[in-house]
Amino acid sequence: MTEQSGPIFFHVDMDSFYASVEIRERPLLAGKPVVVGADPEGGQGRGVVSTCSYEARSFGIHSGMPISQAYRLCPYATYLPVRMPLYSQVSGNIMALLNRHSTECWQVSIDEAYLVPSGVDDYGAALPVAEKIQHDVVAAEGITCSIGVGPSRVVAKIASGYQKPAGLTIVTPGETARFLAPLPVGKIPGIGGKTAAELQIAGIETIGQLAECDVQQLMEWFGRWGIAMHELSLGRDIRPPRQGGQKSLGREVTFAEDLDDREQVCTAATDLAGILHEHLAARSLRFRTVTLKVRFANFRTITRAFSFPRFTDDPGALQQAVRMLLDAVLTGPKVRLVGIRLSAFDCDESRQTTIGDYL
Ligand code: TTP
Ligand code: MG
Repeated sequence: MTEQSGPIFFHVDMDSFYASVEIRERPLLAGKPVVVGADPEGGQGRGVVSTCSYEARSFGIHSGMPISQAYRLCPYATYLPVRMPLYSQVSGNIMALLNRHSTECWQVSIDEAYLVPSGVDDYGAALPVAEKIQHDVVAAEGITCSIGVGPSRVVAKIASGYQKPAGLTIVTPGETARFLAPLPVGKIPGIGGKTAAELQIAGIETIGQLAECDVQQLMEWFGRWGIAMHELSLGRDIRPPRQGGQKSLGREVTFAEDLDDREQVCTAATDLAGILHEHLAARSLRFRTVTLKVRFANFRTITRAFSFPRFTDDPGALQQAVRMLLDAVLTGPKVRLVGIRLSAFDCDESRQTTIGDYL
């Protein structure tokens, strides 16, 4: 394993992050199904699962699932509320640790980062360094992480998810095509269920099939995203890494009871916008795009976005945009959940600190 061309990237991602931190705090829960998220209220709870331990995943529970469904799948799991300040603190410690191992390090969410490690000149040297990072994270923070190593960020990212938890997967340039080929297209970051379904109609299910697809054809189907997904299928990155982590910041609330009072929904949405605005203002960040999410009582969920013509940090303009978006969607049915997300930040990278998502 000595072949090398270009930098060697690591992608480090904590395993079941919030749940692992909770288990570290309560060692008796180790090896047990643990779910972090909304209160299940004996199966009547609303809201969703933030994450869960791998033992809970074996019951079919996963992030984003309604907490009531999780409860049906495993009523005996331990259900814990989200403790964001604790996870942010652990995240900060881990990112500092990763920085010490790196010549370059880009945090991309609360629990993951890309890095170009120091002292790794070839793929042979990657193994002991990756093992040392895994060891140091456990020693310092008592939780495990998975690491992927590869010639690009996309290959490293796919590799880190390949053998979770506590996995270590090294993919050399010469192995990249063979590694990627059999994997489903959904493993490519950015290809979600909808794109995967569209590709499937065209008979494209694996990354190998996508790589062999005519890029002209992909462009006709998906526009510029078609070219980008083809590049990614070949294991090539499509844009330089962005320092500063999250590209958006969002919060949502599930109401204790479905609401049919427009003003109450409006107040909840503008309160959320206010909280997000405070977070951005504290970091001197401006934004352009506001996205509203509304889930109705029948679970139909819609999102609507509004983009300002230029970057803004004006709280009044934000409140107005939220009300305008709400006016267009609140047409009668009761509302179960409302969420606001701000994105398209004006990031002066020298001043931007990392923003954890899912605040
Ligand atoms: P992930 O890294 O996607 O998930 P994870 O660390 O829990 O599990 P994995 O071992 O598969 O990496 O997300 C990091 C944290 O972000 C996660 O612990 C909780 C939070 N999160 C949410 O709150 N809601 C979500 O829908 C997702 C996907 C994550
Ligand atoms: Mg993770």
